[in-house]
Formats: sequence, C-alpha cells, structure tokens
Amino acid sequence: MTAPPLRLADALAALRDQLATTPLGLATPGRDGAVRAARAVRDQIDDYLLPRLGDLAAPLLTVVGGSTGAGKSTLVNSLVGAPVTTAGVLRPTTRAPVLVCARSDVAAFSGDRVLPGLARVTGGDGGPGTVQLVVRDEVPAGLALLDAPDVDSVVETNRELAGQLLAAADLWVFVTTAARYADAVPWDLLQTAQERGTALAVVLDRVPPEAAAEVAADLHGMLQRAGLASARLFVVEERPLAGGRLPEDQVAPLRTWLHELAADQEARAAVVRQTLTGALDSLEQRVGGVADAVDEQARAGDALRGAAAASYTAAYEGIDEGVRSGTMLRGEVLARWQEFVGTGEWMRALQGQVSRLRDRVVSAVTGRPTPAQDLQGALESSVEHLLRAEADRAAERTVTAWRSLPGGAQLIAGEERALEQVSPDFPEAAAAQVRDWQGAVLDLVREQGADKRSTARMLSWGINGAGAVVMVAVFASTGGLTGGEVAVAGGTTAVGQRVLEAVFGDAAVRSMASRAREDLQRRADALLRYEQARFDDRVDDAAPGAEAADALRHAVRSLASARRTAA
Ligand SMILES: Nc1nc2c(ncn2[C@@H]2O[C@H](COP(=O)(O)OP(=O)(O)OP(=O)(O)O)[C@@H](O)[C@H]2O)c(=O)[nH]1
Ligand SMILES: [Mg+2]
Repeated sequence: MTAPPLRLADALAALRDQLATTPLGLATPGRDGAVRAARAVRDQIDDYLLPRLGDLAAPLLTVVGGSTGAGKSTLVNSLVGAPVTTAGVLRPTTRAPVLVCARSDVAAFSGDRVLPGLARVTGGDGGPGTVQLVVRDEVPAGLALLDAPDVDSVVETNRELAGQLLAAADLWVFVTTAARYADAVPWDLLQTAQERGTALAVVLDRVPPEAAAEVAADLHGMLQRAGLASARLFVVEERPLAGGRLPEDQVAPLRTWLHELAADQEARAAVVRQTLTGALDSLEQRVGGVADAVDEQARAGDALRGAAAASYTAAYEGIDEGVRSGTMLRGEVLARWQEFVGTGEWMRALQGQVSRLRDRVVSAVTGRPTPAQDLQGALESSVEHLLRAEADRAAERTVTAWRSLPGGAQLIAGEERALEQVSPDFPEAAAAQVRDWQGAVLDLVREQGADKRSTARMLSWGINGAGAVVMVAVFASTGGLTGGEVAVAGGTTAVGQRVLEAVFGDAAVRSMASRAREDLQRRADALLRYEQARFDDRVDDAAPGAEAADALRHAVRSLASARRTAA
C-alpha cells in the first residue's frame, strides 16, 4: 500500500527538512554550488512558498532589487513620496531591507509569516539580520515595497541577502542603470527570473535624456533575447534630484502601474499564480541538481575509500609476501636460527633420525649456545618491522592518492604529517599481536604434542624450541631466498622441519605451520584494518551515502504528487 499523498505544504516542509539534513561535507567540485542551491531552496520554501500557499490573498510583496548604487532606495523613496529608506553615495548604502506597506497590511508583514529568518524592527535601521518595517499610507493596500541590498554587492552578505529577498518576492522590480544594464551578475538573476517565470518589471534608471530612446531599445532587445519580453520596462531619466527624490514625471508611470496592480484583485492574483507556479516548477530541477551533487559526493567518497582499501590491501599482500618469501629469515633471525640449531641441546633428538643432516647443519653453524627465546625475540622484531614498514607505506600511499582525489585533500588538511605514517599506538599494538601470535604458536605445539607418545621426546628439546621451529617453518615454506641464504636457511629449516616431522608427523607439521601463518595473517589484517579506519572514518563523517540523494529525489516526487492532488 502506498502512503496517501501529502498536503502540498507538508510536502514542501518535508523537502525543506530533507535538504537541511543532506550531507555535503566533501569538497567536491560541485559542493559549493549545491550548498548554495540547497540553502536557496530551503529559504524560498520558508520565505515565500509556505507563506504564499498559506494565504493566497495576502498582499503582494514587491521587491525592488538590482545593481549596486542603481538608485533603488531613491526610487522607493520617490514611489512612496517620503524618505522611508536611506539613499547614499557610499556603496553599498542599503544593508538591511526596508519593507514599506499600508497600515491595513501591517499584520501580513509584522509577524514571521514571510521571511521568518529576519527579525522585524521599526523606527530605524536594525542592522544585519533584520527587516525594517515602515508603515506609510501612501503605499496602496495590497502591495508592499521592499528596498533590497545590491545583488552585485562587494559585500557577500548583501549579495546573499539580495538573492534571498528576490526569491521571496511575488514581483521583482529590477533596477539597473544606463551605465550598468549589461552587467553579468544582474543578468544571471534575470535569467533565473525567466526560468522560474517570476513576475518581473525592469527599471532602467539614470538614463541621460538624450540617449534614452537608444539605450531603452537596446535593453528591450536584450530582454527579448533573454525570453523576458513580457517584463514591463520603465525608463527613468537622469535628472537632478529634489529633496533626494526623482522628478515626479519620471516616477509616475511605475507608481501608477503598481497602484493599478494593487487595486485589481484579479491582476494581483495572476501575479501571485505566475510567480508561485514558477517557483514550484523550479524545485524539481534545483533539488535535482543538489541530488546530483550528493551522488557526486557519494562517488567521491567511494573513490576515497577505494584508494585507502587498495593501499591497505597492498600492505596486506606485502606482509603475506614477506611472510612467505623467506626474507624474514635473513640477518638477525638467520643468525639466531643458526645458533639455535647449532647448540646441540635439542639436536640430540635427531640421533638416529636425521644425523646426516645434523652433520651438515652443525658444520654450518658456530657460536655460543643460545636459548630458543633469542630466536623468538629476533623473529618478533623482524615481524614487527615488516608490519610497520607495510603499514607506513600504506598510509603514505593513501595520503598521496587522496591529495589528488576530489574531496581528499580537505579530509587530511593539516594532518598529512601524522596520517602518512602509522598511528601512534601502532608499534605497541603490533608488538602485542606478534607476542600473542608466538604464544598461540606455542599453544599449538603443546596441543599437538599432548596426546602423542612423542611428547616426552619433544619436551627433551622444549616447547619453546619446537615452537621456534614451527615459526621458522612459517617463514620458510617457500623459496625466495637467494644465493648462500638458500643453502643455509633453507637447509637448516629443512633440518628443523625434519625434526618436527619426526616428533609430530609430516601432516601435523604442515598443518601447524599453515595454521600459524593464517593466525599471523589474521592479526596483521586486524592491525591494518584499524589503520585503514583512520581514513575510512574521515570519509564516513563527510561523505553522504547513496541513500541521501534518493531521499531528496523521493521528497521531490512526493511534492509533485501533492501538487497533482492539490490541482
Ligand atoms: N542625480 C541623480 N542622482 C541619483 C539618482 N538616483 C540615485 N541617485 C544618487 O545615487 C546615489 C545612490 O542612490 P541610492 O538610491 O542609494 O542607490 P541604491 O541602489 O539604493 O544603492 P545601494 O543600496 O548601495 O545598492 C545616491 O547618492 C543618490 O542620491 C538620479 O536619478 N539622479
Ligand atoms: Mg539602497
């Protein structure tokens, strides 16, 4: 059973909430645009769509917006016929919007019905985050004027606020000048107005009287080419101001048009419908763009995790290779092994079994009698060294890969030094794992010997001795040694193995060695997984899962079905 369609307002609120929780934490190329788009849609839902759907008959909000210093505030003062907003020579002059409405419309604008994020103030400029509410009965009932900051401001908060206010408008009165009418930023916004079907009037301000016809024709052509031919164009000639206001003949046509609109309920309703429908229609594409950016983030997250996984898989394989290749049996380990087999303590057990081999071994080794622990100690540091080297390399490889992957550099910023090597607790953890592994090998030997008649014989050269031989067998099962090392380590290992085989049997030795190897690999794997998690955790914190984009698309579909139901 499918859920009943949501009410339109509920579907919008759900979409807004979904956008608010959409994670866009990775610095992918599309991130900033998507964050802005998500913010703009949320704002428009709260500032405009929900209030407008909640009261279709509420007064028209007419936002006077446009280029910096175009004369917006001067125009508003001139329309109202009173100094309701501050005009000035410094750019930008208007930083907090001023909303002027008739007394009968105050209730529609004084609460948080529209623009709930901006606090209302009266009696003066309230500063950032506020709307100054001015009541003037020169403004007709049914239509409020809002003087907005400059859309192309050098002040970023002004630009953002201007965009937010335009998205909250039923009607845009777009102000530009003869000098600036082709500027890019205002045209981007006009393009948006066109795409959203927003009701629009354009004021070409500060036009030298002698050029009025020419400039107006040019702008008219531009509007036509932009698909905005239906926008009313008002031309205001540049003249000396009187008391900060435009000459009456220059402002009268626009004022008359606005007053007629305010008085004509049907015309007003048509403006509301046009802008409302356009804004609702635009949501699918805008939210779709955010969802695409979320997908991009999910893919970037996968690529980052993949790079870490590849690095640590290579480390795991490097350890496996190091264990199997016999390279562990070089240097210190080889020396300890030679001493160990050369002590003769347990070689007595060889009597009558592999004495021919003993002769070969004994002739190959010299040195003081050394307990099996020395060999174990040498193996321990050799294995630790291998683990550390591979884990360091994996960390470095991951950092290098992340630097060039989308979003990667940001995740490691400031911590590259620490991240391109093992974590601080790795050495201790690795040492503990290797010691535990050695303990487990001894347990294995004990277990294997427990029910054998051979126990006594085995004990004659000790659990430690047998364990050491199993450990060496783990590292000597394949070739990989070169030159003289093959002869020495390979040969001596074979001797040890023969001894063990004599005690435990051939199959048991092979199984002990392979179980010991698997155990070591499991421990290496656990260590590496912990190391890799340092990287994966960062991705998990910042990147969305694939379901985040689906949730957004679902919210858009629910909105579409709520609109069909409402229609
Ligand atoms: N002579 C003349 N000066 C004008 C005209 N329109 C605006 N000005 C002056 O131009 C300057 C800027 O005017 P504002 O009305 O503050 O312009 P604005 O678009 O509100 O400016 P911002 O809020 O900063 O974007 C002020 O000094 C005005 O007095 C005009 O038609 N003629
Ligand atoms: Mg202004």
